[in-house]
Amino acid sequence: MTRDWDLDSVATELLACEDERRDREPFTDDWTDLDLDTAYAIQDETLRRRLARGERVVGVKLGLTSRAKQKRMGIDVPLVAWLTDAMVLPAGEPVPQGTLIHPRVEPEIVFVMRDRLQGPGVTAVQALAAVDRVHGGAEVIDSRYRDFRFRLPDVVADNASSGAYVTGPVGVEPSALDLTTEAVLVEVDGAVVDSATGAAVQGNPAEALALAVNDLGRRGHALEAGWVVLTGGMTDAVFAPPGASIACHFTSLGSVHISGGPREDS
Ligand code: OOG
Ligand code: MG
Repeated sequence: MTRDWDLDSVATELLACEDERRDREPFTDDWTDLDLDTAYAIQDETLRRRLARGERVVGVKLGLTSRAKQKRMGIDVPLVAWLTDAMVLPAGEPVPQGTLIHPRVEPEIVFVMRDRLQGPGVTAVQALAAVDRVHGGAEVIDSRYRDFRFRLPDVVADNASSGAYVTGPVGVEPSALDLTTEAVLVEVDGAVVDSATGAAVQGNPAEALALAVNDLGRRGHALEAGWVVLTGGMTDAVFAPPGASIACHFTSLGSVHISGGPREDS
């Protein structure tokens, strides 16, 4: 088998797909032995290019940390990816349809870090002790792969389908709530379509946080003070087309509303 791709050309193609709002088939269809280390190196290369064009790292996101997400995507291994300031969606703003390919929305527990943390070897208890605030949030994911069809190395290289994310307005100290029983209802056009509690995320979102710190540690990075950590979709993601009205109602972390923006025909 000849393979036409390497680290550099995959990074170029992924960023081009993003810029041109174009989806494609997964690289592992051709590059069948693309391994995880190379996939993370591609992810880091795309980050390097985002920074070179003026973006700033604001934190990290975890992906595939709940059974609901793992089952839907057919991959049962969590992953970590980068968040930059270009991905911040202010609360109340619609889904940025003009820059995304096929956005989907998912509810997430979001941590804002008070202290710098360096893994590996960090426990969930230690990780939670470094958290400043817990927020409810919503991620707008947008895979560069057609129909969200990918294998683990593809989605790692694609920065875990990063698109945009909203941090809800309510932020509390971690000691103010039980993360495992914090629940969310996902509403689309006024109908509840899904629900979960924090326990869906690795048993406790603090476990996902520890996983992120330890994974970054192995990759030679720390989790920096002030960074945001998206701990992963608690439920399956919902489509977010123009005209849709999506809400994630958390029990003690308030609600996050995202509109799909105006319908194209209106
Ligand atoms: C991969 C990204 C997963 C999450 O929260 O699980 C993710 C995908 O579903 O396309 O962001
Ligand atoms: Mg997510």
